[in-house]
Amino acid sequence: MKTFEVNFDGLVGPTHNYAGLSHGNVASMSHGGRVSNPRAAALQGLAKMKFLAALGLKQAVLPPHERPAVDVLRAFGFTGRDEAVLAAAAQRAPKLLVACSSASNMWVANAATVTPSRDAADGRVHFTPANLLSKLHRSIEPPQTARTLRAIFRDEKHFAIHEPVRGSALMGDEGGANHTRFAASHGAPGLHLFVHGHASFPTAGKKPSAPRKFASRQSREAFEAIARCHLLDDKSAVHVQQSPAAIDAGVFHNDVISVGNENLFFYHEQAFVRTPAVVAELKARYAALNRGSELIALRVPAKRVSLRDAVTSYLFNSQIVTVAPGRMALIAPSDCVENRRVHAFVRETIERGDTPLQEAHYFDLKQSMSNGGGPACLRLRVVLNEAELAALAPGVLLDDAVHTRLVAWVKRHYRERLTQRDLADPALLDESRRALDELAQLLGLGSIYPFQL
Ligand code: SUG
Repeated sequence: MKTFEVNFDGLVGPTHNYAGLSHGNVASMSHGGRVSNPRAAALQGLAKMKFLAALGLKQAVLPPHERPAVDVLRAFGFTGRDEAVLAAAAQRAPKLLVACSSASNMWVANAATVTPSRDAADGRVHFTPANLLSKLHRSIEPPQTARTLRAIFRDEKHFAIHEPVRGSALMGDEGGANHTRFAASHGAPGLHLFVHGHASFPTAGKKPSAPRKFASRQSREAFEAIARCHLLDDKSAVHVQQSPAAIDAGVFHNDVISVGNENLFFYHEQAFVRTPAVVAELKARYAALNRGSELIALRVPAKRVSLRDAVTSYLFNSQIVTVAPGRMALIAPSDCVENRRVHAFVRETIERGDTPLQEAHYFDLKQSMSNGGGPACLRLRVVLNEAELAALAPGVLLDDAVHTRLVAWVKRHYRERLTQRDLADPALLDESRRALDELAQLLGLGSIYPFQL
């Protein structure tokens, strides 16, 4: 049976705006208060999806969440009709309204951790929606993520959807953005790299190495719990710590500093605590699981690309996809072309031709990038075999016709200009709901939103 990697991209929601909500994410911090263009943001994302589908890859869509999240504002004590809830929140708790209006759910690399059936003892694909406990505006995402995943992956014979990891921010989990699976091919046994920033239970008497400037978002224990729930064999999971210095430089998720695909690991030499030992362990564990195949480690030295270059260009937030056996493409943000050092490194790597990375394509994702979301943030990777692919809700798969319909849908419903002041506008809530209602039908998902239930 054939196996595919399906990239589920988050569709940018109608309230996409710049609110400076993510301390530790330098793009979000520096663009707070700017005017956004939700229509351009959604179209930029759709152009990337169309390109990947045209490469012959399986591409799918995850719909945005309802924002402003009126149900969450009600839970915070605002009452009355929806317009009254918005007006009272705008007046009495404006920051809460802004947090409840973020379109941050577009970065679906943080929606869940997903592991394929090939690696689970029960032969099912496992999903754990990320709890996203480190940021208020993101912590409200899991209930809708779970509803959406249940609508798409309905068949319990093939799919298991778990509860998010419980606990406080000490048990924070940010999903696929900190998880990479290596395998000789997507259908071969996988080695799972889980990257955390902190331990929930530091060893007594031992001072943990921790960032000083920004907080870590991912706990080791959360990932250990996920690996257990997903029925992964201990031999196929490696847990490693992100470098605190990298977190302090703005690497708030591991996908800002390393990325893997099949047997290729593309990483910055300052990504982890003791990076050489991490790479040696990955190579050894990979070789034990995938006999006859070698993990190719493509190291990026700091003297070629500094941590700062990595964070501003988002080089490692590229997607790496397999376009033919042994041939991979880098799907990178256009910001990588604007940085001379980064662009030269990619060009030389491809010209050298000694790794599977043989082509690079650059995309203008500036609207999302200005909030710290590059190509890889916008997609959730789901490895499915043919039977599993046949079992998912088919309307979410993107082809030319679906792409054309989605572009027309965006143009019908999205504004070209949004500021924080607009978030209290009841017309924006109406427009968003109308758009989402139509989208849920367009994707064949039925009723998935609180306002539809
Ligand atoms: O969680 N930005 C997101 C970006 C997530 C990127 N995802 C990955 N690296 N996988 C975050 O920090 C900014 C929202 C604002 O400031 O308006 C924001 O939530």
